[in-house]
Amino acid sequence: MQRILFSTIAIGLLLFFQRYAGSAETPNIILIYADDIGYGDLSCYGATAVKTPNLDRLAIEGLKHTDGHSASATCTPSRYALLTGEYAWRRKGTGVATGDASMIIEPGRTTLASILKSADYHTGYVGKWHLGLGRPAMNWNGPISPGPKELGFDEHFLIPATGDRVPCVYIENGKVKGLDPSDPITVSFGKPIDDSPTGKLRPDLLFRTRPSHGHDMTIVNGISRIGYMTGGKSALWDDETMADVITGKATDFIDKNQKSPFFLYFSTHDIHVPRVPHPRFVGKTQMGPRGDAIVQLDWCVGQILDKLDKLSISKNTMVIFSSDNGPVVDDGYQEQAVEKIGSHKPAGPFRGGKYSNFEGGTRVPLLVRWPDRIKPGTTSGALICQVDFPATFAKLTGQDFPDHIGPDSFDILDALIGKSSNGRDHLVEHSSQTNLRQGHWKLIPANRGAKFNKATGTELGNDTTTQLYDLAADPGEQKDLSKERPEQVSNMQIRLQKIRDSGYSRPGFQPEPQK
Ligand code: NG6
Ligand code: CA
Repeated sequence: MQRILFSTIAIGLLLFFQRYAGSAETPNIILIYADDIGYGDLSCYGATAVKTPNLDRLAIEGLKHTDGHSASATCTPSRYALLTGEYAWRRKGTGVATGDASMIIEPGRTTLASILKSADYHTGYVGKWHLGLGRPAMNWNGPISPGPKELGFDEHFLIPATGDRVPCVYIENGKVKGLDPSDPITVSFGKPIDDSPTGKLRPDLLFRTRPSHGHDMTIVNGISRIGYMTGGKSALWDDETMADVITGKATDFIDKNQKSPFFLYFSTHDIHVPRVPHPRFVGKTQMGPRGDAIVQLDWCVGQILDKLDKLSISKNTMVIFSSDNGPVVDDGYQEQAVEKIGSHKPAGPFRGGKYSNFEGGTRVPLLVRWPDRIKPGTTSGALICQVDFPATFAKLTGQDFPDHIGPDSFDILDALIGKSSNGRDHLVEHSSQTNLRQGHWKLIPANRGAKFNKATGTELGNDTTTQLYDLAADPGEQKDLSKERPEQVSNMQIRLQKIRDSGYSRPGFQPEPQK
């Protein structure tokens, strides 16, 4: 009897471990998250005016997605959704954050990073953050908390907001790097702090680049920025070496953690404004700083791939490359980006770009390389969004994804790694409003917004009548079919309203009972 019981338990355990071993995997994961890179900005997506051999390597050795999306057409909401698995438009205060915003994600919330941490990953964040830091009235001169640590990152090295916003300092594990306590930092996004020169009053001091819109407050390294800052002289970053500095931090992290499964979120500053590539990249394209910043970004990616090769860990490392929103040409500095664009199409075949309701707002490059599992040189047209990463990586690593988290995060693991061509059946695309993708149909609800973004010239896709496009036949959203297909319009309107009203879109999601 005892023997039978013993062998039943043994067989049970064996089956359990077999199942577990078959379903959960823990490759190293590197997410390279570029800023403002458009679908058409890489040579593997059709660009010819700039060459991106290292990014192309990801496509040649891995999988190129053609219907991958950021969760929003600007940075902060995309980043919020990627970490939490919740569409940002469901929450107030998730728009483009100022440089002194408090952290917009509640400390302790389950995130992509905390999920991987619970799967025994060592987790690190390097680069642009832009999700706010600390609590209201934060003192930049003491410990900075809450921050990435409270969201599941073991280590961090940050550009706190964006390159065009103060404070222009790096933050390493909760402290401004290189700060001299006798020269404390003050930051204001309201009134000027003192009578230090600003870009507005002293344009003669702007020796690197001049603003075309806004960006005319505190001057740092000959560039005026958004917001006011005084002090912290010894801690100020240097724009020209920013890519080198953060890439060095990223490769050091890989070196240090090569033996344990690690998750590295490497969020580049490129190609956001101000575009100040290192002198060794200047003139590498005919497109001026915007093109040269793409070459610099490609170099950064090459450094990561070379490091993996040197450590012989490329095969078991999943490298994902994507962007936080679509492209913008002139985003507020006189960088000759418009004058020198030539025939280059930053959004590829799509209409609009950053800030837009059209596909160019969120349809971004999405490359995934994982030599152990992904067939090289493949392409997928599955509909995928970065908001899916929390559920997807929970599935990959065998972690629980409770019903009350990630209300909009779908497990699309099979589509992400090319095992299936089926991604989502629908997606809410977000810019200044919510639009609905349902298969190849795209609905842009009527609104009274401007046709063009005044500062950037981007076509925003706003119209006082509802628009409907068939992206399979018309990827460039030229032919509005709303009048011909009123039923399709009303079905999609109803669905979008339901997704908005219910507070979730993931099947099985259950809000946590109120305590
Ligand atoms: C806009 C800025 C733009 C950029 C953007 C945020 C002006 C005129 N424009 O308000 O330069 O900083 O915000 O970009 O100030 S994002 O990629 O971080 O969302
Ligand atoms: Ca961005």
